[in-house]
Amino acid sequence: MKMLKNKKLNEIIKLIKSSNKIAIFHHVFPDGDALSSSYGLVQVLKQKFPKKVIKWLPDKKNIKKLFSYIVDDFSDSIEEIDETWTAIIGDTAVFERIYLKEQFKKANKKICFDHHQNNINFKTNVYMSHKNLGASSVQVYMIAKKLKIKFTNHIAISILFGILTDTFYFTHSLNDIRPLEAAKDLLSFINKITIDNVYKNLKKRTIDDIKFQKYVLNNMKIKKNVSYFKLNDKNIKKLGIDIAITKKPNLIGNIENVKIWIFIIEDKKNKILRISLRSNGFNVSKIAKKFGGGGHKRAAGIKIKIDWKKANKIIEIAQKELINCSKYE
Ligand SMILES: [Mn+2]
Repeated sequence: MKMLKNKKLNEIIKLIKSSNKIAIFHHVFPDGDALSSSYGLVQVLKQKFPKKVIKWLPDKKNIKKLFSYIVDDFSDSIEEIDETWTAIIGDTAVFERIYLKEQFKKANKKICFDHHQNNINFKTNVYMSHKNLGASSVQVYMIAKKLKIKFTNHIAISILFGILTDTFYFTHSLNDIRPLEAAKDLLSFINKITIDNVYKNLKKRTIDDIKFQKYVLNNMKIKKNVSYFKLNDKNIKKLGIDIAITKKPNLIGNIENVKIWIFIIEDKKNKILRISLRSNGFNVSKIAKKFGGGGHKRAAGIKIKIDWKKANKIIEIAQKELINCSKYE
């Protein structure tokens, strides 16, 4: 398989093999891909190396809330490590985004694998970057294949999960065969009840979701090929919804003539605006980087202090950039 011919992948395998204690981290606000890149990898390494100590450092509260239908057991979780461990982080190369980053820092050896556009901002022994890959979970799949593990139903779904969520069930433009290749292989180990249950949970919408969606569609704006939606704390309270369900930028995306969509949510507790940029071709990670954010070409994010003038400026910049470039990047 072509994707397994990778120098960095070999280096990761070598370092894993030479480590006796391996601690796996994930990024803050874990999503499906973060889960597969941590929990999924734990399952892979545990099977291959039953004599090694393989642990992860999960954000238990959020993972229980979001992914209890994948993770049913936290017996492999720990909260701290020391300099005798090798640490692994997937799905981010930004130190500040690592959950329990101060623990990560302590590790003797460090491995990072990621698929975002950002350049890594911390020291590692190995850094495997696939900037145009649909999900970091595919990198976990590469590690599993390279180790020639025996996939079980649970291992396979623990990896496939992040591929499904980060590619939105393959609804993005399919210009890369690797997530599909990995999914095809993984699906062959997954039973019908398991995959049905995952889809049922992923597709589920609550009454609060509907309430929020109604509000978004009534209050979004479209101007100069950019659609945008702003939600302040006052209106979150008025709607009576949890901020955790508001990160849904694609509610205002994929509309004819709209090339960029921008979703701005006030997070009063953390005193920030969470700005999500999406596109159907234009490189929005460039805009995000200008404001200290990052991400992918078609999906990027920015966090700024609460400053609606600055948020409006980001919308204006997106509109201007579209005028300046006649063709998508
Ligand atoms: Mn990801």
